[in-house]
Amino acid sequence: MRDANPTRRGLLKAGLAGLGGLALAGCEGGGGDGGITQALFGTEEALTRRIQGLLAGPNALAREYGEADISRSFKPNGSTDPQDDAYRALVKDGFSAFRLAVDGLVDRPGSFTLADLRAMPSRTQITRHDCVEGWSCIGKWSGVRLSHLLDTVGVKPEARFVVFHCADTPDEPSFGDEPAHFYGSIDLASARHEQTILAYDLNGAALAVEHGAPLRLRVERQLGYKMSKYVMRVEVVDSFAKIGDGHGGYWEDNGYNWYAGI
Ligand SMILES: Nc1nc2c(c(=O)[nH]1)N[C@H]1C(S)=C(S)[C@@H](COP(=O)(O)O)O[C@H]1N2
Ligand SMILES: [Mo]
Repeated sequence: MRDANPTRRGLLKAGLAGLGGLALAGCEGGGGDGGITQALFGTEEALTRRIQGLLAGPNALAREYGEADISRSFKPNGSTDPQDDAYRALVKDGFSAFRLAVDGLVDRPGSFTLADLRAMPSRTQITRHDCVEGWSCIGKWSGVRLSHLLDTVGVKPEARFVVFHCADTPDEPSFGDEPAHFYGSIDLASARHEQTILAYDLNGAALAVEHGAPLRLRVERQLGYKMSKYVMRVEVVDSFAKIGDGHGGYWEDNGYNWYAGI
């Protein structure tokens, strides 16, 4: 049932219509370059920008900024304090029991501690996060390159997408009547992009719970709602038709586009 949540859907529509302009400490709320994506959202010009992005090719990098551009505070959004029992237990012991599962269409399914992940090749990037609700923030993210993780487990030839299963259950169910964990997905080209990382640090410090501790996706050429927080399991698939409501993610099951390139 895609219309199960009229309130949330109303809010989403308001967001898509470009309402925003929130005055946020340290973040762009509509003016300046930070607001362009939101201001144009859904217009022909936005489409042009997206087509330009496509023409730039799958490997083009998102713009990176300097230390001086980092927002004074980074707005948390969506789930910011998951109450799920399993997640609370992880928070309580400082994520020492955390294991990232990587499985699905892979040769060697794996389970990785945070220390394992921190020992892998990392990338640090200062980028702008654009949320469709009408705000942007610039932050410095560090994490393991998803391509490295995929190479570690070995992706099977029939694989097409990478699904991120998350620890949080958003307030309102996205499909059916059962509350369900948040999830998201991207294609393999996006997963292997140089700037696509599973981030464990924001601005040089371990991720706070509100930003998706201990691990969240950064897929810098897409919109904020694609950047799954609280990632517990990475599943490689050839189709997401049977996951959730079949649209490839929590927000997608609620009407957002699966491809959110900017
Ligand atoms: N697991 C999970 N990931 C999520 C969300 C969420 O509610 N749950 N919200 C998304 C949205 S809409 C945005 S804008 C960003 C917000 O990231 P932030 O809290 O670090 O700003 O996370 C995205 N990833
Ligand atoms: Mo968002």
